[in-house]
Amino acid sequence: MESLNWSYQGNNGPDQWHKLYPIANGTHQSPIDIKTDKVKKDPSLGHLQITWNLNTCKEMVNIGHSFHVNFEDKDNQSGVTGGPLTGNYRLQHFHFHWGQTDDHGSEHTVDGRKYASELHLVHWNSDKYSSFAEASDKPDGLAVIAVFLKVGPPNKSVQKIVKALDSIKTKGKTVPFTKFDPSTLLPESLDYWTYPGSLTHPPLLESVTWIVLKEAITISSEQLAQFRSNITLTNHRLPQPLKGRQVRT
Ligand code: 3UG
Ligand code: ZN
Repeated sequence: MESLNWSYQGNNGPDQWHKLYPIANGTHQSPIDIKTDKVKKDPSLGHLQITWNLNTCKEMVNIGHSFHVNFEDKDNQSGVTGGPLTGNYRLQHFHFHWGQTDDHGSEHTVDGRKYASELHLVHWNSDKYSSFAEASDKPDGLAVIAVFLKVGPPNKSVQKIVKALDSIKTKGKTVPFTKFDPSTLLPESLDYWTYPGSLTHPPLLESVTWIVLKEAITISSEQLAQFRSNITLTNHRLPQPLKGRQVRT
C-alpha cells in the first residue's frame, strides 16, 4: 500500500490499513459498538458546554474521501468544554461519514444498530497545545462530538451543506462557506456516551476523547444521495475491539 494512498474500497481498504498504520490494531481504536448494558453511569461527568461561533465558519473542501467544513483557527471562544473534558477544545472542522445505502453508514453503532450517517465535530485542546497538528497525536489532544443521522424528513441545515457540494465536485476544490451555525446540526438533548479512542481513518492516532450523542438528527434519503454522488460512495470504518475500555455516561 502506497503511503497516503489508503482508501475505503478495494485493495487499500480498511482491512489493509494496518500495514502502513500498525496502530490500526492498537488498544484504543475507533469506532466501537456501544453496548448500552455495559455503559457505566459516572456521576462525576458534567454537562457539555458548547459555545460555537458561526462567524468563524470559513469554507468547505472536497478532500476526496470526504468533505470538510473548516473553521477559522484564530483565537476564539468557539469550542466545547465540560463533560469528560478538562479545559477548552476549539472547533477545527466538521465532516460526515456515510455508506453505499441508507441502511448503514455510521461508524459507531449502538447495541449493533447502525445509523445512516454520522457527523463528526472535531476539536483540539487549545489550552494545552498551540495547533491542531500539535494536538493531533496527544492522548488529550482531540475531542470529537459524534451525532448520528437517521433517514427522515429533509434537514434544513444539512440542505445548506448539500447545496454547497454542487461547487466542489472534484478533489481539492474549495468554496467559501460562512455564517453557518453548527449548533443547528445538534439534537435537542446533549446526553452522551464517552470513551477514549482514535481517529477513525489513517493516521488512526489514539488521541480522541469521543463524545457520542445519544439522540439522532434526521437526513433525507435524497440528501444522503448527494453526499454519495458529489464526494464518494462510502467512507466509514467498522467497529473495532473495545479491549477493556469503559464507556461512560
Ligand atoms: C478526524 C478524523 C481527523 C482523521 C480522522 F481530523 F477528525 S475522525 O473524526 N473521523 O476520527 C483526522 F484522520 F479520522 N485527521 C487529523 C486527518 C489527518 C490529519 C490529522
Ligand atoms: Zn470522522
